[in-house]
Amino acid sequence: MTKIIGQANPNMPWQDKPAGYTEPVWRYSNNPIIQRNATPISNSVFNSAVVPFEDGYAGVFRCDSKSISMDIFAGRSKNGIDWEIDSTPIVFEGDPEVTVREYRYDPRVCKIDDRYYITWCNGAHGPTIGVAWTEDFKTFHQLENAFLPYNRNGVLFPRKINGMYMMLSRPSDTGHTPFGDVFCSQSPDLTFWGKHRWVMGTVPGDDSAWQSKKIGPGAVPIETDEGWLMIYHGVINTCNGFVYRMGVALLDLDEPWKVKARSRNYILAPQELYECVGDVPNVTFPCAALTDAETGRIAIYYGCADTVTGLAFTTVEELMRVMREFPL
Ligand code: BMA
Repeated sequence: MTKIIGQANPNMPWQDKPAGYTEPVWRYSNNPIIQRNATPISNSVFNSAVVPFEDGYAGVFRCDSKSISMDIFAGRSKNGIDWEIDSTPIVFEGDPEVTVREYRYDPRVCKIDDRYYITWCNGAHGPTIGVAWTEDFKTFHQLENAFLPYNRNGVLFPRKINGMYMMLSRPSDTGHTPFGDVFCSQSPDLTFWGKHRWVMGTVPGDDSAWQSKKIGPGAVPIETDEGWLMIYHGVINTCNGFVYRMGVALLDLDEPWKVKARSRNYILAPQELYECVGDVPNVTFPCAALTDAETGRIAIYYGCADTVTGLAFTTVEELMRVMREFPL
């Protein structure tokens, strides 16, 4: 039995796998949990991240406005399902040369020690990775951008590894990048990043074609006694555009740029109407996962068709099984 290393979270959102269902990840029966008009200003709320906070949950949400400006907003919830999202975007404190806003999207939230770190795709002469921290989800302190442009999908590990902070990311280009592998970078202080190691890439041919165009880290890696579980997105280019599916890999605990296992099959794909139809069709885009170390339960938060937010469930055993049964 693979064990999650972390906190118990017995009250996290959960539904048992429906009887007779054979897939490794199953959807919440009342999906989507956040509708596109969840705030008065929003055109869409998707690709968002949540964490346990105080006696409930807090999160950072991507809301595109009705002028289609992309920004990130704080939100709170008692149960992880019903969310109250602020109607004004997060205002960051920090060096005005860094806090200048071009656009912000696809946030991740990672608790390290007593701080909640936010990473997001930050417009700064092209997309790069913004970094900030908060203790209360009210005041947010922005640090230096982690990398030179162009980069997307910065995802921190939830603790230092061998004395270093570590971040996964996906170097990219200025547009809808037609390539992309996952890298792991290290920092002693969350300001200076280096030792950029390649983690894994796209899969050529038809071995695992759903991840043949680009891949990118999704949820904060989940620590287990066998390695870090990385839930990520993989993209194929079709005659009708990109399709975003979800996959899983297992990274070495001490050297997380080393891949110990990876699934050839996707674990979730756009199949429900709200995943297939929206502002950008056929997108399931994971950005967060809640876990319960006691039971091995995992709740994945994912953007659906760049329009609404969905919730899906799995367990550490299901993810280990899919990598064992369908190895790449
Ligand atoms: C990526 C990002 C994501 C988005 C995806 C599909 O490049 O912009 O925010 O979900 O495209 O449109």
